[in-house]
Amino acid sequence: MLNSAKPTLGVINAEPEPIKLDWPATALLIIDMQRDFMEPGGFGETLGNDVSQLARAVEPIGAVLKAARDTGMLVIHTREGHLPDLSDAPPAKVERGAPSLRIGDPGPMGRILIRGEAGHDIIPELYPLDSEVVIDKPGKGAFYATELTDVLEKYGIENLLVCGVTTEVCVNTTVREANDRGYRCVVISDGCASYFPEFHEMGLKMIKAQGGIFGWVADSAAVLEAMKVSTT
Ligand code: C5J
Repeated sequence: MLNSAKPTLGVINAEPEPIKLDWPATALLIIDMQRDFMEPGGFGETLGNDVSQLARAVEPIGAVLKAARDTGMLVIHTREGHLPDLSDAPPAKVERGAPSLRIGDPGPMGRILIRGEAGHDIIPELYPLDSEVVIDKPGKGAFYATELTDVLEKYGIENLLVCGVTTEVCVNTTVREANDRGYRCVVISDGCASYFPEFHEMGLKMIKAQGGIFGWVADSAAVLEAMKVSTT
């Protein structure tokens, strides 16, 4: 039976202006919700960050993820990390700064930011289903050196609901890459977080300024409302 009750269009009450999306051409893109960024002992903490700052994004992402799963929306998770031999990790990235542990060093959750290690995995609360797409990326942007473009083309995706961590680094980089490739990005404000709250705020402002120079910004309640899913 055709599911004629299923809405195919939705309007998200976003900034700088509402945006109408065709749901079948829309994917949820969850950036780097990995233990290495979210938990003590991972990459984020080695850089001197307070990882507890990121926890606030988990619940809003979980709510939108549930709605996406309920409505059959394509869900894509990304993970930042490197091959065990570090052949995809530029020395300029590995050698930078003075972290307590460098990329590839052994840490409490395995080798820092290395594919296959416990710290590289996605946090249990948002763990991908087998049916969902997982993109492993060596850089900050999810398009650089990945198969993301092929996946989006295969599924006819034109719009991205983007969330994850961190707002000003991998989320912003990915949104900028996506914008240049012609995708409409709606960034879920409370579904993103930064180790630096002021960077989170500015990161969102940069996206929606100048008439939405990189995209749109809406909170999870507005996204859920547009998806016709109860927020309570
Ligand atoms: C960082 C990321 N911050 N996922 N990565 O190094 O934002």
